[in-house]
Amino acid sequence: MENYKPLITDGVTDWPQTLKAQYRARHYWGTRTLASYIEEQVGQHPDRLAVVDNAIRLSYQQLWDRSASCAQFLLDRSIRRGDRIIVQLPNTWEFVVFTLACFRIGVIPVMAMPAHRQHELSHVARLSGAVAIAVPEEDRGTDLRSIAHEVAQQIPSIHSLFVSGKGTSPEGVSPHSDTGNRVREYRLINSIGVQPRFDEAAYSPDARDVALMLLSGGTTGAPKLIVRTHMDYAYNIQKCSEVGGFSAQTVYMVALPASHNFPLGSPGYLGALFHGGRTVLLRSPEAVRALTTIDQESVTVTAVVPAVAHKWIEVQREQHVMKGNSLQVLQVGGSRMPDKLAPAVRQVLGATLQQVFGMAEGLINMTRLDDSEDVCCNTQGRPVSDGDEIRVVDENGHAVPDGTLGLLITRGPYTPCGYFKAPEANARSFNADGWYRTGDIVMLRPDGNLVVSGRDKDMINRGGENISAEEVESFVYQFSQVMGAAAIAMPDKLLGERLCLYVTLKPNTHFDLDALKAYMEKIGVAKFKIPEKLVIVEELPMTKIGKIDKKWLRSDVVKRLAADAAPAH
Ligand code: AMP
Ligand code: DBH
Repeated sequence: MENYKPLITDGVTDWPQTLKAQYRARHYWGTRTLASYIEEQVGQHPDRLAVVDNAIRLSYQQLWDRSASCAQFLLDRSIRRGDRIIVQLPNTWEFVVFTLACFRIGVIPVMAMPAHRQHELSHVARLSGAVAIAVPEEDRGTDLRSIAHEVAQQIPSIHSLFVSGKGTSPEGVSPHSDTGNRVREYRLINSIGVQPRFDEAAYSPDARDVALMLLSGGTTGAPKLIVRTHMDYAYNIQKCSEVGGFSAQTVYMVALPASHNFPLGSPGYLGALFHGGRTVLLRSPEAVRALTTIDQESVTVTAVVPAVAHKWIEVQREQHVMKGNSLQVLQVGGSRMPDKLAPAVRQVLGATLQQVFGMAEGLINMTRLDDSEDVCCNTQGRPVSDGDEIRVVDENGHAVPDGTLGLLITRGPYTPCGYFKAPEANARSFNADGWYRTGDIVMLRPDGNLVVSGRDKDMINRGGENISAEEVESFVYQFSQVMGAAAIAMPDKLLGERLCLYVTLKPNTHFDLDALKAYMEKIGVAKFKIPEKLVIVEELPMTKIGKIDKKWLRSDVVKRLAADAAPAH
């Protein structure tokens, strides 16, 4: 143990010594790698179905063999323990096989999103020092392979591209003149035929090694990288699995991008595979397809963002697509579930709602499956581990009384103490005792559950009056004609900021500010919280994972105000 040398030290912030000693003593951190949990299941029931991707169905043994082939394929191309590979694969069996291959030889997948483009990818590739990129030929009409070549051209550390899908280009050559001879392109499918054996013992990583890098999806600024070790991520998955009730009977459908922390490890498809369950991969969360797949594959649990839950509920209510009753649990997280929508998860989809308030930075809160209707529908749950410490504080870091709003800070055995190579962000977001400032405004209820009220940056400061965007949105959601709502700040000469509201409406319905004002006045809400501008749009812009993109809206309203102010000709 004393001789252990970390794979990467530069740019990684370790937990403080005292915390490390505590976490070890309490056995939060084990000695096993991520792959070892799946290996155990392979040993117990090699022929059981593990991965379903449309017509492709892989047993545990096939998954294990294919990932071994893939690992050898990477080794043959000089990829070694500690190397970083940007993974931008869609939700396919290749995603599961490729990342498992990486875990088995200590290669570190950097979990990019299918929606990322050159700007984000170059940034992430440079920051991580990646040696390769794994991409599909194309994704929903976008030529991701060409984008990857352009990124490779800019980032000299990249020497290989691994392309999924059938394609026809020959092995080992770069068909792109852009990247000339430096960058070699390989077909992932060609890795599958090689010997499903490699010298596991020689290449297997240490549980303390970095297992993967997650992206923080913050809507402001460039994505940040979060370094997760085998031991902390395995613990993360195990605790979430316990609270999610995952077992050998679990059939988990990946509907969100598999590289996101929620469907990946909270407990995600890895949670299902750790327990001998099955994972079903969907390319997108489109409602009819998703509801049909739940029936066809007897899916028991899946994870979505509230906007997707909303859509599924609408479609199921109107078209009754899903006929069976396999779906036991719908996990909803990523942004705030409107309280009003929550009961429909049981009423319309017949599933238990499990709210998940998590972050790639670590801390995960969940409602428990046997919580009361009130807790399940009106809170975002509580931490999954007794090692998670949470505090709700004011701007000066002093604790606020329970039941009042404050900023959530946290530390714990699966919450790293800094972003990768980001000293400035770290100075803002972490302190020396290992506490992470989540930026979330929450209330801690006396029963220990958290209610998320917004983000600290998601406040509108109207002449000194602070307004929580999420609070205003909750009033707007009381109107049944409203599909989506986003309250944002618009600049104002007099007050600094005023409140602007973007909404999407159900077809052929009407909504205006007078109706909202009348309602807010009737229930006695402070006047300054009443929006002063309403923009009705066809669709709200979404971030890569499906959260409303408020940054975009804030710049949109500035343009609209300028247009309003321009003299008419
Ligand atoms: P990220 O840091 O990109 O992983 O995003 C995590 C952030 O998403 C959290 O800090 C919250 O702001 C938000 N979030 C995640 N789950 C929920 C939830 N269930 N309710 C409200 N906000 C959430
Ligand atoms: O939004 C998130 O980042 C998130 C949501 C739910 C997350 O990281 C998670 C669960 O693990």
